[in-house]
Amino acid sequence: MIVVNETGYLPDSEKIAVSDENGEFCIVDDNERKKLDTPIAVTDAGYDETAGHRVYRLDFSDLKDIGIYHIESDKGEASASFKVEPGVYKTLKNALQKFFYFQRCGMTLEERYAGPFKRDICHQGLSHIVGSEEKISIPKGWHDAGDYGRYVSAGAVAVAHMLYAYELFPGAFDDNINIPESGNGVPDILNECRYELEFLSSMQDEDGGVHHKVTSWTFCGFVMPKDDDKEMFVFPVTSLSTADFAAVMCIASRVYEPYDPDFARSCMHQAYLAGQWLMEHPDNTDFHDPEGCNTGEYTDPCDSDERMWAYAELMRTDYDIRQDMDRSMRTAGSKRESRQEGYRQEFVSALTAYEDSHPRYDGRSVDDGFGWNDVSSFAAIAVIFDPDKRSGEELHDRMTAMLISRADEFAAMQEGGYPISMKKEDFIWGSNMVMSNRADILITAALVLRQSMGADDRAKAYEKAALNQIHYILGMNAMDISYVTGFGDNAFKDPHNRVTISDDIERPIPGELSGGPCILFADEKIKKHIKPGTPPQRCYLDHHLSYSSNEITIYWNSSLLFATAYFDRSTR
Ligand code: G3I
Ligand code: 9MR
Ligand code: ZN
Repeated sequence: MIVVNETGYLPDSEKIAVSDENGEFCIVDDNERKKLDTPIAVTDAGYDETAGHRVYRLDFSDLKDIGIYHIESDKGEASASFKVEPGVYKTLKNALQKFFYFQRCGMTLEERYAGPFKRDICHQGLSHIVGSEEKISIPKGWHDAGDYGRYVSAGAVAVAHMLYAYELFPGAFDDNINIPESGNGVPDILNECRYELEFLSSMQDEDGGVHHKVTSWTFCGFVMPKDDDKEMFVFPVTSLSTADFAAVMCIASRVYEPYDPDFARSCMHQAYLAGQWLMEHPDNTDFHDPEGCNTGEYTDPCDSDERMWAYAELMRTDYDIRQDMDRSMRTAGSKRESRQEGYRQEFVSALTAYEDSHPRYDGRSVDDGFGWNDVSSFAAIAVIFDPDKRSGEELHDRMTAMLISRADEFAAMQEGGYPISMKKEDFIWGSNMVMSNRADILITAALVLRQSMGADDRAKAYEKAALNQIHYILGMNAMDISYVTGFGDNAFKDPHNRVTISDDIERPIPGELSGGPCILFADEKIKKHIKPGTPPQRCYLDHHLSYSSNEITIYWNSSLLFATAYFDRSTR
């Protein structure tokens, strides 16, 4: 078996493939149908316990000419094909982004944008607030995943991946990916995120608290969105949702300001109200599904990272100098000498609580802080990239150290076996997001090193490690599978997505990232077909019933979109 990134490689980057046996290898040019004499350096990287086989790394970085190739061995093995070209990740990047359009709730997907995946409008009824008689309208937003629920933390995290990517490397985003808003003078990434932000905005109460989710009481069957007629419920307010909401609304108020100042202002106002609610409710109001309800829980016993992120963003964004803001905000602000200082103090206490409950090097896997469960690296981004350093030097240095030490740990993990920053225990539900989040952290750390520390060699090493994570996802793994639909000779085909299961179209929607191998054995299908003790990389089934290894979801796609956009060199 020879496994490669089936989408391909950038001409100027390191190129690496993996074989499970030693031998002589050569590159074959697919167009010319001829063997090349480009050298391939083979290294025995030892036994990889995540894969269950010995790993030979094949370095073919000397291959720089644009083309389509594959690798062959003297034992008769052949890899999937791959491209080498500067824009090799462009189509992938746009498909990962277009995925969000296909997840839109409450909109007819027209043929001119959706092609064969056109579908009727869905979920238009009112939603019943749990514990009251009231029914309200919760419009728009993206379906979370293979189910049709809409969850605040999940949505906020997906939007954060996308808007931070936009803030950090805006040149990577195209303004015409064929969504209904394309061509309106606003980058499509902002058009797409706005569809979710408007949903999020409707989840906030007048007092600033934000409801956890809107879903049916139990998951619907395998039907198209329009045929899901279960009653929808708005579940209680939680500190987790309110904090994630506050943070993401701050980012939104910055990035939309040049395009739509009124919208930016209303985002800031809602963020402010959420921040006030958080200060008045210092305890974690963790969420658990009520009796009989089985939709996604997104439960989280620790809310200090969420609060840290919220206060970091508020500290950075809620300037008192926004004089034209709503009057109520200024009045409330005068209660403290400076609202900024209030946020700073709250930030410090959340950071301290987070550090106390997350001792490092205690044998657990390292948190990446870039997912729904832990958002501490988002907090780091908010502080580190604040041009005005409103946190002050000391906190700025502390957050920089947190991010860089995470990146160092991830880079160090790539030493033996597959060059991936993953330990055995990291292959949990959504392992491809763990994989991809770590690429995002490495990228962010590379940006910090380059921009403020001038450490170019270290930045390059982090970028190389981040690319290795992407190579794994796109095919360089023990399954010899590409985990993005439509990308690669061996792309997975049978996601747990209610739309795909019920739409009568043979192929899945392209550009969906699978959750990937999962050692938790959390669905009946995987329990039946995979033996306990199977190496983590192989605990995967390309079957729609294996939702713990083969579902798709917004914050997995957005995580990979972040990394892919960074490495797309076609537009810069
Ligand atoms: O945080 C612990 C970690 O400390 C521990 O080492 C590890 C091993 O058990 O578990 C970690 O917790 C896991 C948690 O995800 C955080 O990553 C849980 O075991 C695991 O069961 C949980 O899985 C989540 C799953 O829902 C079940 O709750 C996934 O992350 C989450 O992505 C997934 O989300 C679902 C929604 O509920 C419904 N919509 C679809 C969506 C995607 O499948
Ligand atoms: O489709 C559901 C998926 O989105 C969730 O991630 C998963 C875990 O909560 O549950 C799936 O729904 C299954 C339910 O939990 C049990 N009955 C079968 C449902 C469809 O496979
Ligand atoms: Zn819907």
